[in-house]
Amino acid sequence: MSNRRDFLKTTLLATSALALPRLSRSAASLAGSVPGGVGARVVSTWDFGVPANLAAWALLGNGGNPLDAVEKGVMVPESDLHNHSVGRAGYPDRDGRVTLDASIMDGDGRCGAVAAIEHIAHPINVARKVMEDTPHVLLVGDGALEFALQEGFKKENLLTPESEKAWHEWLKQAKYTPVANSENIDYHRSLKGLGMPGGKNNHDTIGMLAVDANGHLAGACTTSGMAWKLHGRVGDSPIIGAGLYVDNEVGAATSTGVGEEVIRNAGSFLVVELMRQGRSPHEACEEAVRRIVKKRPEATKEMQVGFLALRRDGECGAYAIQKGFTYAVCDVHQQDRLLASPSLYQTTYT
Ligand code: SD4
Repeated sequence: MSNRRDFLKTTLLATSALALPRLSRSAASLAGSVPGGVGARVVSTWDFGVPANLAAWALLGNGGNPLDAVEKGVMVPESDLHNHSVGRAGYPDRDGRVTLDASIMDGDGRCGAVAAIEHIAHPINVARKVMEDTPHVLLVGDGALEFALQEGFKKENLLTPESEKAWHEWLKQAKYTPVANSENIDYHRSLKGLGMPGGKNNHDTIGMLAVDANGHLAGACTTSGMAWKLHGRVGDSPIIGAGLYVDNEVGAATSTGVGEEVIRNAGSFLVVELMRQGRSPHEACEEAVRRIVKKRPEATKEMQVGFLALRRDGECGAYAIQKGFTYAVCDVHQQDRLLASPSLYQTTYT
């Protein structure tokens, strides 16, 4: 979880370095789409996308390639000790183990991913190595860790005292019932104020998309997934086509929220294909959300899923099931823009 104070601190640090204006959550105005045609642009999910975009922009804005930019950008929340949903300090699974998922893709179809990897602080770097140094797309669990160690990554304990304390708190009421998402309900009740995964104060996952001035795209997605998940559970973030999809012919999409629903609908692939058929980024995200809700109308009433899309001309858009999803947009005109996504329901889980 990245709370508001910490977010502002992070943002201020990042923005002061670039002499940018101060930003607050209330600055997020509702916007389903932002027109393109401004050259290079980077977009990412949630408030913590703002400092992440700035790190990506340091490369992209200086003519760097989108793949390097997104990799660099998502490393910011991966390192943030106050962010309990991505990378180091991510909340553990039911067994107290921190397992991380990440994927990276460029517009030519090159991609790599790791799922349920432990002890590696920057899974996005390992995902890129899978893409570049192996004939494979996805490595999981112990195999992914073994590969990372062979590649020279350092084995670390990612469970911070704060995350361990939160886990012990959850354990007091933990019900070990393998029903999808039952842990969310326990989580909500036992840790009042932190909220449902995907809610305002418990937004997991950074998904980042970038395009350069020539329409070349890349994307990255990284997360600790759902707090208190069953050990071995993998969400949408490392699944190419679910949590991330990029195609230079059309555009790119990424998702956040309850990954099971996104996987069921091949969410990010769907968004890109809808754009290929002529829908705008915003319209494509909305249609993908509506498909998810149509398939499981009752269950999705209390779930968050948000999509973010970037077309090759730079136009971007978003849509979510519940109110509260924000996305950050960075280009030559403004680097710290934070926008509120439109949503199907006007409720927010806090
Ligand atoms: C997952 N989609 O593992 C991720 C988690 C997330 O807001 O984004 N939650 O399902």
